[in-house]
Amino acid sequence: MDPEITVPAGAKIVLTVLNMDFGPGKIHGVLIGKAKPPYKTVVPIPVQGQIAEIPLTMPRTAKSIKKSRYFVGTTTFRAPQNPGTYFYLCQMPGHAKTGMYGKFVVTP
Ligand SMILES: [Cu+2]
Repeated sequence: MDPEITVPAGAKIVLTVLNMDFGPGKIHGVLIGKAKPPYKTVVPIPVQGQIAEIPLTMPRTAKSIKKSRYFVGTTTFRAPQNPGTYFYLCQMPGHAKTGMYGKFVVTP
């Protein structure tokens, strides 16, 4: 499991993913919702209670690495008004199943 993220209810959130991986298949994104682990290999989208999504971002390639360029995804959303525990996860098949997820806690 990845680090826990805590935000206040109703907060405006700007979430950015910087894909620092290199090589084929190292594609990542983020979904946030109520769907809890354990996850199957393919997580149906949208997840239950989904509140945010960053579409899949590509890894660096031999061409882009020369420019020190990473692929970035970003989204802006508002945290739910009701406190509770959500989970963020990577929607690339197999990634959430093998631990690419964490708690997203909304506090009062
Ligand atoms: Cu991933």
